[in-house]
Amino acid sequence: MSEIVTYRVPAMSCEHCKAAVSEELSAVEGVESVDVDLQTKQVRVAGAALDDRTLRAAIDEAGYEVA
Ligand SMILES: [Cu+2]
Repeated sequence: MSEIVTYRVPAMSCEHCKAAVSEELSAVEGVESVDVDLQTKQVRVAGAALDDRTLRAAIDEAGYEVA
């Protein structure tokens, strides 16, 4: 069963941020796709059996904070 989780990461401002966050999240188990909208500062993660804590840790690992 696929699910979608979204986070707001205000510090994302350019393609570099987008790539860094996407890369870390993509490496998380269960993640199928990551979409970053720099306009709304939203990260949309799609996948199966997603673990909120692990996803937040991945964003943190990329050097960004979830709002
Ligand atoms: Cu940036």
